[in-house]
Amino acid sequence: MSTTGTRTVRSFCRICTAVCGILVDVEGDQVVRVRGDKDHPLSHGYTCAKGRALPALHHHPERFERPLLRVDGELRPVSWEDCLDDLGERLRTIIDADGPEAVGVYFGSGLGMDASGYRMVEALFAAIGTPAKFSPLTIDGTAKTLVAHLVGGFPGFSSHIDYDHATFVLYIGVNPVVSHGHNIALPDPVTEIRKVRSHAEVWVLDPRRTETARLATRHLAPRPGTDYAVLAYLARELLRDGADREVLEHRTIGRDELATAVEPFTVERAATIAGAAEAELAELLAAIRRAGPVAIHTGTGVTMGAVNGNVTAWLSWVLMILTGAMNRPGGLWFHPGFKLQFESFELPVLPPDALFGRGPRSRPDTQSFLGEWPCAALPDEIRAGNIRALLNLGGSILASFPDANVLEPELRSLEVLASTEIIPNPTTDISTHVLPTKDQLERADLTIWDFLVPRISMQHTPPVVDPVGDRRSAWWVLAELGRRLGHDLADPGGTDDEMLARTMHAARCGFDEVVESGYVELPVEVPSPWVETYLDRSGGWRLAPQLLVDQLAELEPPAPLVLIPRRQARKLNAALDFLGEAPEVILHPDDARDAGVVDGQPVVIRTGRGELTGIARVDAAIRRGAVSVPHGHHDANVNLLTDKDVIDPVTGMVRYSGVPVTVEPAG
Ligand SMILES: Nc1nc2c(c(=O)[nH]1)N[C@H]1C(S)=C(S)[C@@H](COP(=O)(O)OP(=O)(O)OC[C@H]3O[C@@H](n4cnc5c(=O)[nH]c(N)nc54)[C@H](O)[C@@H]3O)O[C@H]1N2
Ligand SMILES: Nc1nc2c(c(=O)[nH]1)N[C@H]1C(S)=C(S)[C@@H](COP(=O)(O)OP(=O)(O)OC[C@H]3O[C@@H](n4cnc5c(=O)[nH]c(N)nc54)[C@H](O)[C@@H]3O)O[C@H]1N2
Ligand code: SF4
Ligand SMILES: [Mo]
Repeated sequence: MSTTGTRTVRSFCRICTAVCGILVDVEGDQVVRVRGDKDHPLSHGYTCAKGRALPALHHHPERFERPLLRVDGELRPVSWEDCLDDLGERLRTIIDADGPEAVGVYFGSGLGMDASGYRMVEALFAAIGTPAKFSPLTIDGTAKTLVAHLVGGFPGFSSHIDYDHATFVLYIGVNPVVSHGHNIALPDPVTEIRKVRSHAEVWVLDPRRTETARLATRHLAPRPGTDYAVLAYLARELLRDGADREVLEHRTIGRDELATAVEPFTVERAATIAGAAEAELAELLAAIRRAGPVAIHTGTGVTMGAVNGNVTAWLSWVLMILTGAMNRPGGLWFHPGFKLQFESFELPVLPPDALFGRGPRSRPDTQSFLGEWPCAALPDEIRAGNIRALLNLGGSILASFPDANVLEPELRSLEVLASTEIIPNPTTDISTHVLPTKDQLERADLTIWDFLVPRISMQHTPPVVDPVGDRRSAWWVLAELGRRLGHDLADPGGTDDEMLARTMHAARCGFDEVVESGYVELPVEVPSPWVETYLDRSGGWRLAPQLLVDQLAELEPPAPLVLIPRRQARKLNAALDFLGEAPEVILHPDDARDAGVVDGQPVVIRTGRGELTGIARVDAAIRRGAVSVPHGHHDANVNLLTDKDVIDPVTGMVRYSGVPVTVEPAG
């Protein structure tokens, strides 16, 4: 093929938080290829199948190019003016009648990587003044934030493994080889894990022998939702012998309370709860005692356990504290931020109840967490008439919220369901307004979640191609909607870069410097003085927050057969389904035999809430009692099985792992 007329644009991928550097080849308005950028300081030429699918996403045959408005039951193309006027007027009428609370806002993942769009969502949300904020926080995981807050005193502690100097890495319920990490990104995971294994032991706790577990030193497969028992046992034994005495004496609060809480977790008890061999647990303890600091990365296998996820996340922190890993080489470093700079002001030491507030009226069993309402509460709030309009900003609600059978009719009953999107999904199919925003190749952008990047860095990309059709910048769409509601949020004539520059106000360098070089990085300091100063003020890590001690005491054993979640390599949640991942249901040969199911056969997975049909993959690499169902399939939607009422009462996180199921052959 001739390369005449091909130009190459240096950019970075914003499908996930790994933000790999990419080179995009363009011919005219055709995006022909995405390759890894070998000179990129973070990703060194690495890309995954999802990043390389950006051209296909951009050229998707059904992509949205024009605003759509539902008229007589049908979505029809209209002008921006007409679409936004209609939307603005309906929202105004609803707000005038019922107040801003009647408008819910979902901060979906699709706008989560659009720096200027996301900033405008925040501005619009604040201007409307509704408390009804929803985001993936309560369907992905609240446990890490809760624990950073309760143990650390500050929810913004974002811990990263010091991979270069680690001696012991423990992955719990996370599969970075497929996911590139949970929130905290690990670009090029296979290379990174192989490298770390040259100087560290890598252990994995996961009911399934995952792609990551295959690269590890050891894999243990506790029963789903029982990791806490393993960690409680380790903490109990380390408190007797092996804990870092210096840290324990000078940097912790609540040693006795912790000792009391974990005392029942003898090796016998932990092994029974986790369905593990006592010898394996003893080997893990011995390996930790040999290694010193334990650096832990937990994932959705932990956070999606809801209540047990809180306890597991807590005891993970405890293990890292006891082994002296916090803010130490070879352990964890805490990201100080690039835009915000934690060392530049006095970080607050928050009281335990600081993050909670009033929850939705229809769900007295819930409260707000970090200013957000549980996604699980959405259907009840709609049914009660409290929410009449929903702004779905880059979300795939029907695939991602629990209890899809209950949720769908409620979403359909909304007077307004407005979605900013790039391609159709079942939620846009039932929307009243579809607002086509620029996809990532069409917009200038900046690193948005700087705390999740494993460097103190910032990058900028210009747009790669012009927007197709009538697509507009998300910030413009939202500012124009705001204007119709009486709020002056931005100059509609501004440029994307002007909006981005606003997000960099008071950052470590000026916006122009990032634009010029594309990538700016500062060295990581471990230990970092700002963390130590903070601990001086806070009195140290709180080892035994009462709320978590109480939750530990109330945990119950998992059901005999439970659903566990799984990411797939060629999907991003419910997006990129055109890459053709099948909804394979992985189950152990013994469970398959009991259910009368053979490999490759269609199977029905059922709960009290609903059922789905997937393809059985019978595999001894998963432990007995766990059924792994991938997330994000529209035709085999795992959220037909989940329950809006089974949540962590503290944070509202819905239980997506450990859901009791039955399995039988389809048909
Ligand atoms: N049962 C169960 N439920 C789950 C999960 C699970 O494992 N099991 N996973 C949970 C997790 S971890 C999460 S994070 C949530 C995700 O929940 P959502 O954020 O609701 O889901 P996504 O599928 O990521 O939807 C992102 C949407 O953004 C669109 N999009 C992509 N790029 C752009 C863009 O540039 N602009 C705009 N406007 N839109 C864009 C995509 O087409 C896609 O439809 O789901 C949660 N739900
Ligand atoms: N390719 C790809 N990458 C993605 C995504 C995607 O959809 N596809 N989604 C992105 C998003 S939004 C997120 S939140 C992250 C999630 O990133 P991860 O948290 O790494 O998600 P998974 O890859 O599903 O890994 C979770 C693991 O937890 C295990 N597990 C389930 N229950 C338990 C349990 O009770 N205990 C233990 N120990 N393990 C358990 C599962 O078997 C699974 O291997 O991935 C991100 N990256
Ligand atoms: S890991 Fe894949 S999806 Fe994530 S940023 Fe890199 S190329 Fe994009
Ligand atoms: Mo997520």
